[in-house]
Amino acid sequence: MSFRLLFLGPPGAGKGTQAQLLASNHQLLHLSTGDLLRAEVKAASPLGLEAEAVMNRGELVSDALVLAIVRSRLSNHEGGWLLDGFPRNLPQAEALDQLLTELNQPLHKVLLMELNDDELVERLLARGRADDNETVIRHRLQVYREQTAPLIDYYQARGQLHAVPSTGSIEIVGRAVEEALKAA
Ligand code: B4P
Repeated sequence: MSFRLLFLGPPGAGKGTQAQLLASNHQLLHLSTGDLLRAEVKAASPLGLEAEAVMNRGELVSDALVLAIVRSRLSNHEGGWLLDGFPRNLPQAEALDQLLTELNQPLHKVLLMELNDDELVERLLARGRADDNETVIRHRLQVYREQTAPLIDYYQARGQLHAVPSTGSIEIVGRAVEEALKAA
């Protein structure tokens, strides 16, 4: 089965970590908008220069920019895929719906990873990326609650949402992700 999936959840919940494992176990294209943006920043491309300051403030990069990235990758791909970090707000979710209708690639499932704020902050501080200091992390959590969390209801209303218990080791959470995939 070639899955078409997306991971939803706050920064630090382990979306990127589990997405890598899942994509490799099921031969899926792993599309992380965060990783793709960081690659642009590293390459100092015009897109990267525009994104860098926004990311370091913990805010969301413009919808148009992120959408262009996702469209170009999905349009040229045959087979399953896994979106990680996208969509991040309602306009992105609606644009994704349109794109998937256009490509005739319906989404199968949304995997929701959630964790309490203290554990999220602890994990991100331990990682220590450029946008992983406590002030910026708290702001990213606020942006998540305001802009991304409404997508939980959006996908739940369609019966596509599967919550994954996200505490415990990477292996334990990995098993929970696989269970959620098997669920009807
Ligand atoms: P992202 O790159 O998406 O990063 P994230 O939300 O911070 O991380 P994630 O949840 O994937 O956590 P991870 O597995 O790495 O976003 C960064 C920025 O990019 C955004 O703030 C925004 O500016 C921009 N951006 C991205 N997408 C966008 C979009 N669609 N629209 C607009 N802007 C966008 O795990 C975190 C840490 O926890 C790691 O160190 C990991 O090793 C550890 N960990 C994972 N699982 C664990 C476990 N079970 N136990 C202990 N530690 C664990």
